[in-house]
Amino acid sequence: MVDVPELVEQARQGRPRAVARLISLVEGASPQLREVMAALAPLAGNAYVVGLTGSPGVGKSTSTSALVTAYRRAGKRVGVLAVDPSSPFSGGALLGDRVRMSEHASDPGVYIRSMATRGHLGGLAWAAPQAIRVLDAAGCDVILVETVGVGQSEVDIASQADTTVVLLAPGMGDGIQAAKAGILEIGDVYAVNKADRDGADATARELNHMLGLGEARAPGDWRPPIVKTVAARAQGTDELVEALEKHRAWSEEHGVLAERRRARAAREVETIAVTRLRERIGDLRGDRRLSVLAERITAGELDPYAAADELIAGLTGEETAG
Ligand SMILES: Nc1nc2c(ncn2[C@@H]2O[C@H](COP(=O)(O)OP(=O)(O)OP(=O)(O)O)[C@@H](O)[C@H]2O)c(=O)[nH]1
Ligand SMILES: [Mg+2]
Repeated sequence: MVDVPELVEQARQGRPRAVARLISLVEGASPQLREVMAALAPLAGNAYVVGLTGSPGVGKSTSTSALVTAYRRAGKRVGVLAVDPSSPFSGGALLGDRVRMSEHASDPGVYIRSMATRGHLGGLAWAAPQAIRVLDAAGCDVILVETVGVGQSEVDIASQADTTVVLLAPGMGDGIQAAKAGILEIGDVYAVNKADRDGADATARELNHMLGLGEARAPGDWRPPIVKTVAARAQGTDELVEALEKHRAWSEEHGVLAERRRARAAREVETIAVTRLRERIGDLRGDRRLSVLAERITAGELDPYAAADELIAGLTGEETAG
């Protein structure tokens, strides 16, 4: 058992080991998480969360590392969360990230953490907000969340972040891919990385064209900017930071930031509630209440929907009573 108040206090003071322990509790779906989250609740809500997504190899980790350098120069404390929704354990694909992030390894103003979410009910939706809350409570001003772009996770990350950066690179047929993956709806800022390669201008133009094809925007609506970067040489990073700051200011001003944070919290609650209900229903296999209902169905006294209602009412009644 972990001494939660002590651990939370140490994390609040910014002790890296305590932060790491807390995120491990999230990753391991520890039964003590409930206590951890209760202790963290009043401490969080200050960090600005930036999500980075895009196809494998597009330069997410390199860009993240360049952003860390830029934000550190501005005196911000930075948290980095690399989430791999497809891997059952940390390591593997994320190992390379550690190399790309190694220049920040000895900086006490930076926390870097990889997290695997496969195998968790609710996956990213459940674990990422909790890990973000840990980093937030530990005093990070900015939290960069890198997610490998595999289908649903790209859309998931958008719902976790205050600002979502979608990365593309020339010559990867990314334009078409982007349209297919629904990526054109989730980017608040687009980065065409690897701009040192041929075709970056064409990719940016194509993207600009596709973004312009959407429904007409009202005046004051956000028009996602496209920034060209060479992350490997930290070129365009200042422009990227500027675009992020602009989006942040715009979403604060238009109430979008608050709305997104509420939506994020709502999703988190929903995932926890559904997970708990599913656990309870799982527990019911072989339970007498279920067999009684089943008997009434087979006897023609009850339909399965009414039975399910009865079951849920019983479970939730029990939940609030106990
Ligand atoms: N030429 C060029 N190469 C780059 C640039 N940025 C990153 N790379 C290289 O592209 C490769 C992939 O970069 P990563 O940052 O690991 O890409 P990623 O999107 O994080 O990759 P995954 O996490 O595996 O999906 C590395 O070899 C980088 O050095 C760039 O601006 N120009
Ligand atoms: Mg990466």
